[in-house]
Amino acid sequence: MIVVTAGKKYLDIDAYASMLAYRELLRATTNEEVFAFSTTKVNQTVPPILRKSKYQLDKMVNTADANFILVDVSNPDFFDTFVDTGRILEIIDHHPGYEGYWKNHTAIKSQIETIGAVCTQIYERFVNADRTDLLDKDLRKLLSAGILDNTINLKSKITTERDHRAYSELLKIGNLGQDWHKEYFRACENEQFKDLKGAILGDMKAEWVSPLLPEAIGQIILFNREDINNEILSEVFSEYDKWIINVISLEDGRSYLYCDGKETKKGLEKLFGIKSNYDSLVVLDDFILRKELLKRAIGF
Ligand SMILES: [Mn+2]
Repeated sequence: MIVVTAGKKYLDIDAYASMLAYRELLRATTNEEVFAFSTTKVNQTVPPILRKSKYQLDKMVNTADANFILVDVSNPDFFDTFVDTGRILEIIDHHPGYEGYWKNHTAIKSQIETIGAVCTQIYERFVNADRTDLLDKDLRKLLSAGILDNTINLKSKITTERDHRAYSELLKIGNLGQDWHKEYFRACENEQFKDLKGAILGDMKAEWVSPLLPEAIGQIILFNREDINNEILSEVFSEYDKWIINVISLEDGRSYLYCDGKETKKGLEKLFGIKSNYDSLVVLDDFILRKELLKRAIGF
């Protein structure tokens, strides 16, 4: 018996889609019983249109005799709770740090690479096995959404040629239409707006790193920022004196750095060497990820 699983903190669409698709490939190409399940919850990157797909996670079964395949995770501290590291068959991941560690475990196959999404690696498994016929519309939607999310609409710096190729091939064979990315990101956005405060505060960094930045820094990725304004944000950050939020707009590929007021804005202007005409907003030409923003401030 094989169990395909991922990390224990949460499942994003990259992990979720990879688990389901790889289970399908293994069911079709091996004689093993194959399950895909997790003890944790899927997050808001898996909107209802994908949660209701014909492919669902399995109910947990007794794993006493199971061998494990891990996707989208390679740090053993984050493996799902039931994983016995003595019975791992394979690890497929794109997070850096544990490549060498797993290379030393020669009995375990590992494919840990710098690539935008694990869904790209999984898609390539179907190609290499000559089984793209298994990729029906639901699987193509799942895998392509994983690529869109993890590469930020194929615009982030970690996006590789392989991600682009996988995405465009999935779109082509899937007959998904040129607007599939909009449909997917809008669906995620709707989920976030159901509880905007919860979505932002659930993904907050509150840590002093630089005199140029306040401690509280939020981040939200939206299709565009038409429903965001300072009034809404002041309410979200009502418990914080000083704050910044990095609103990444996918439509125009820019970061909108909203903040509590002029003083915080000054720090941002200094950090990016620009002047803003707004009282509490700095607009960048490009988008930046929060981790890059922090790095920039620390190195300033
Ligand atoms: Mn991932």
